[in-house]
Amino acid sequence: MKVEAVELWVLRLPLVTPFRTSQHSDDERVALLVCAHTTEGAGWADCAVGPGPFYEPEFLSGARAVIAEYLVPMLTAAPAVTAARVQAVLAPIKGHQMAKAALETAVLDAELRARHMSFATYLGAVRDRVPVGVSVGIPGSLAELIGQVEGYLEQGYRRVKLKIEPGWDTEPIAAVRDRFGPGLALQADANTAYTLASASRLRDLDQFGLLLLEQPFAADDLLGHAELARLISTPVCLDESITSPRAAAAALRLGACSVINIKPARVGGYLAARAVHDLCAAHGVPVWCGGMLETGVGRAANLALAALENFTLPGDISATARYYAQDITPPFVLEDGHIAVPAGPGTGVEVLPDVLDRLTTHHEILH
Ligand code: NPQ
Ligand code: MG
Repeated sequence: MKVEAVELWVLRLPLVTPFRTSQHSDDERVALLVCAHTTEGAGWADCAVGPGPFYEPEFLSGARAVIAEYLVPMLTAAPAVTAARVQAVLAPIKGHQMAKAALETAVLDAELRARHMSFATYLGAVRDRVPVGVSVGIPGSLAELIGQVEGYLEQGYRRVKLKIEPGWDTEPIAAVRDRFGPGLALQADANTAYTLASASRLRDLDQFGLLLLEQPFAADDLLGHAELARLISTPVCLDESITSPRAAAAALRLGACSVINIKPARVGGYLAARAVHDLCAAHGVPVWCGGMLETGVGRAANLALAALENFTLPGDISATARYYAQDITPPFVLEDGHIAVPAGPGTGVEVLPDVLDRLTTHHEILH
């Protein structure tokens, strides 16, 4: 097939509660939605960039620029495009994996809709529903945190992830463990806020029986993570460091982690995400699916990925209501701590045109 045009929207979705991490606080998601118009129909993707470069070097206006000035002209000039060929077509452009991932995903969605096949079937899903967790931002107080965790557990979430930073780590983890008991599946995410100098402080966390400690150090500090992994008994999980299948291979070889959080956008799309999954499976390393405050379009594709065999830990794929009162697709709901994997063609979800219209702040068509 050929890509004839790419349509792009910027939209603002208010969050139900502000989401604060060690790096940044957001009270809305500014989403970049793309639609690839091909000779075999249209396909959609949610570009997982944030509004600014606070978690990742890529961000919304940078992604828009590289998509408009470089990636779309290369894609529309290519004589025959399939999702499996998109990375090769775009290879002359360095980096910008999230922008490339959005285009690959939109092409894949178009391709699969034309073939009446779901993302889940194409990727190799072995489950039709997946257990999910919730990521809890840094709140104003311990009491507020306990209240939030209690609410999420009542809703049925299967595991809880606390965002931590220096000064907000041992205390909140101890308080949640104390209040909800040893049976709670609990983990912590530092979003790069520490250095190896804090190793003894991080070793204090061993007493709380965490499932894992996610990304304590800088994204490029594989050696620091490898050193920490030797010093603490809590499993070290990498997120920001896993930028490609090759980076995942290096992390495993160095012993920098024993669990991986796969963010499909950051590794360059769902095909690369599957490659990271397969690599980890071959090494006996469990993976789980990360979250980037996706709209329903991104959430649907993540659910399909999380249905693969080696996604053995609940992901950050919460119900729509965890983030949004109004999404651009019909909402995903929690059923007994699980979310159903969409079974329809492509991502299996349809964008609601009136909501898209109402939330859009910018719209363009690229050739
Ligand atoms: C993480 N996500 O695991 C990320 C961090 C994160 C659910 O904890 C806009 C785009 C806002 C990406 C906020 C979760 C974001 C974002 C947080 C990523 O580290
Ligand atoms: Mg993380």
